[in-house]
Amino acid sequence: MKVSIILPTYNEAGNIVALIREIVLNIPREWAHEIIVVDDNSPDGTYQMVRDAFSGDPAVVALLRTMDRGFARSIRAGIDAAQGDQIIVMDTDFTHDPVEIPRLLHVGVVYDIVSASRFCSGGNMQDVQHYIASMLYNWVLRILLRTQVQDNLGGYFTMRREKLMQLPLNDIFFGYGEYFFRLVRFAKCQGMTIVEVPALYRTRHAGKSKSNFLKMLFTYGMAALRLRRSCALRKEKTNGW
Ligand SMILES: Nc1nc2c(ncn2[C@@H]2O[C@H](COP(=O)(O)OP(=O)(O)OP(=O)(O)O)[C@@H](O)[C@H]2O)c(=O)[nH]1
Ligand SMILES: [Mg+2]
Repeated sequence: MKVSIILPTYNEAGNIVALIREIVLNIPREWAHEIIVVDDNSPDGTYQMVRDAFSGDPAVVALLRTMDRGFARSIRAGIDAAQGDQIIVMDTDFTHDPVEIPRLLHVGVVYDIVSASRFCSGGNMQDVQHYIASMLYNWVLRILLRTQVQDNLGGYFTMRREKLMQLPLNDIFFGYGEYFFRLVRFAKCQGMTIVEVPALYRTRHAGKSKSNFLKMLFTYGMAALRLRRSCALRKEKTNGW
């Protein structure tokens, strides 16, 4: 079995090389792997840094995107390029800790989506303010989305590639972190199984955050409301989930 690890980057020169090394150390020996870095032409030279550091390693692939910059679209580009049986998506600032990889792969044998979650029992976040804000916002999302998932914005997950390909990827992978609750909701619509495993989200190691909290509140809320409608429509069309 082979795992493809998708790493979207924008200005992560201070993190990416060390992160890839740590990821490789955490992949269980029985798994073949490929690491796919999807960089949106970062001004800090992230792409070139990956090329230089891993030029002799065919398992590390760097994709350079020069148009249509965006987090979720980059993840989609990584999915399109992936060849592994299992996909893992994670952030590249060390918030998503590579130590969770073995457990994600282990549980991924049983469930369609395994999400590394801050809000199920045992999950946590080093940044307390961020933890509380995300928790409150997740309550609102859970009311709107009824996904019965506690962390709707985590974005650290694994899925079999074959299962992922059954989802309407064009309707999911656009925008920013809200793509993750679209993924969960569409997967639920198709009767896929989802489980959360506890994870500690760490504080970003180097570099700056690209997210804007107030903008996020608004765009994610609008995305959740739109999603309710689109999934309800699907339900009518297919006569139940
Ligand atoms: N390819 C690509 N990656 C992006 C883009 N924006 C953010 N990223 C990556 O997406 C991940 C999440 O971005 P962050 O800036 O850490 O945002 P965040 O995790 O919501 O915010 P913090 O918790 O403050 O770190 C990181 O790995 C970024 O490098 C983008 O436009 N294109
Ligand atoms: Mg981050």
